[in-house]
Amino acid sequence: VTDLASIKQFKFERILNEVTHALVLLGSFPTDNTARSEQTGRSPAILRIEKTALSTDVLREGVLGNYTWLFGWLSDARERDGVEKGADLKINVICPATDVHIRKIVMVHETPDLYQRIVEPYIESLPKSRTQWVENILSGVSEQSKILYTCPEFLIIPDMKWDLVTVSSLYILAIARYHNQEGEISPRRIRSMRDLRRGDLSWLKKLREEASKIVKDRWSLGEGSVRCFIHYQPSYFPCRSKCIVPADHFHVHIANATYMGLGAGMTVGQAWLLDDVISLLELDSPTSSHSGSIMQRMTFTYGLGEQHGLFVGMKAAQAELNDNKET
Ligand code: M7G
Repeated sequence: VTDLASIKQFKFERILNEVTHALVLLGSFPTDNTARSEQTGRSPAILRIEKTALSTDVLREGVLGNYTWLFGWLSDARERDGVEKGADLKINVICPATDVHIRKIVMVHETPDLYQRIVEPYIESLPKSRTQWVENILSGVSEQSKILYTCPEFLIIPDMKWDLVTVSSLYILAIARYHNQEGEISPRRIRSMRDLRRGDLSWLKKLREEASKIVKDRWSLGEGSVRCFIHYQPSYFPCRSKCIVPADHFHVHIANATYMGLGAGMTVGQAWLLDDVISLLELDSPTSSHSGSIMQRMTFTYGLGEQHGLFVGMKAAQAELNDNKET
């Protein structure tokens, strides 16, 4: 396939991946003399369609609301054969942008001492209303018909960001219940990765197994097709429905491994692979107490946004740590 005319012969089958500025499509081209195509007359093909770099003259002035999206055309000819052409661009506008939109991130090192002095009191000070949506799911008040799997230790449910249809962007969540090691519900809290210990391995492995079973049975996604990760720190950023994400109720994100559209939520410095966490816990001593667990002893490094409730405290503490190192 060497020219644009032959591209038209591409027969679309499915979307393999949707990433920023690009679409990866699976389909086929007609062909008549390859061994593979003998039966079908077509050869499988992958098309990656990318937007080329844009010059700023395509942008025009306009009066805009707070959140707006506009269609744009790269040439003045908006019509072809008397019919309006599909737009070349979709432009998302946030104006006026506030600090929440323009985030500055700093990397901080959360030592066990800083966790105890700064992070733990912060978590405990968060209002319960922030986790109400999780409480509602766990207590049976909302989204019950969507639950994909449930057991005494956790449940699995589609993330509200997922459309439940596009398998290439599959995104589900496993939310832990308060429970003890026998799986009975008890007041044991897992507020974040810091509270995990070796004794949690059995239900973490069960979670991993059930997640693979669900994606296989329901969406025919084979072994290794999902990326399971945990946020540290959990983001606490306001979400679409204006509530704030869980400070408590530990959850694991489960997304199609080929999906790259999760942006910051998947970056180094926020996302930890469940497999790596399991491996770390396996290396921990079987006799370590909760406060001596590997997760309590580690220094976690992560990015904190300027508007995060921990930003001021952690930044000051980092400066103090650095001063102490120098003296
Ligand atoms: P996060 O916002 O990345 O927080 O993840 P974290 O850093 O603490 O992990 C929480 C996830 O929960 C997000 O991907 C949200 O889209 C999803 N989510 C948020 N709310 C309010 C709901 C909800 O009400 N229902 C469901 N099913 N998912 C939600």
